[in-house]
Amino acid sequence: MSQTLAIIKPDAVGSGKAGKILAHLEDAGFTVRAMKMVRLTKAQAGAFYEVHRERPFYGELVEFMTSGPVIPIVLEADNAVARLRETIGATDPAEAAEGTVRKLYAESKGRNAIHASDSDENARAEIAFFFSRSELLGLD
Ligand code: IDP
Ligand code: MG
Repeated sequence: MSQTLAIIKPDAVGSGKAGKILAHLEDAGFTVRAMKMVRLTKAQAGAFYEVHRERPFYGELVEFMTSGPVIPIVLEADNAVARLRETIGATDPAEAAEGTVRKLYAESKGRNAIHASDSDENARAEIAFFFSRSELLGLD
């Protein structure tokens, strides 16, 4: 078993799709290990997406990710990182496969409903960004 981080983004939380997306992830075979709802500051969103700082969409991305609450979720499954990427679909919903979360729920390439870690190393760092050790152990 391995873990990955999903984040239900502000577009999906705001349009009342969080429950459907969570059910979709559970139906796809993931176990929820930790979850919370938070409103990110600009500094937090900027740091989380640090690797994209030089990209033209960085400012828009930080603006979007701070526009409303988000729901970070630690998910567990066999081969969790690759399986979650497959379950959510391509970044642009117009290119996402039928039945994927982004095909079903995303509005656009920017407002695309959900984040998923892209490697085991990034999953570990992203999980630690949002959750303390005791939250991950279910002790809080
Ligand atoms: P990913 O979320 O599928 O891993 P990344 O390339 O890592 O995609 O981009 C991170 C996030 O930045 C995307 O999920 C999306 O919200 C936003 N983004 C990526 N490309 C664009 C773009 O061309 N225009 C606007 N936003 C974008
Ligand atoms: Mg990415």
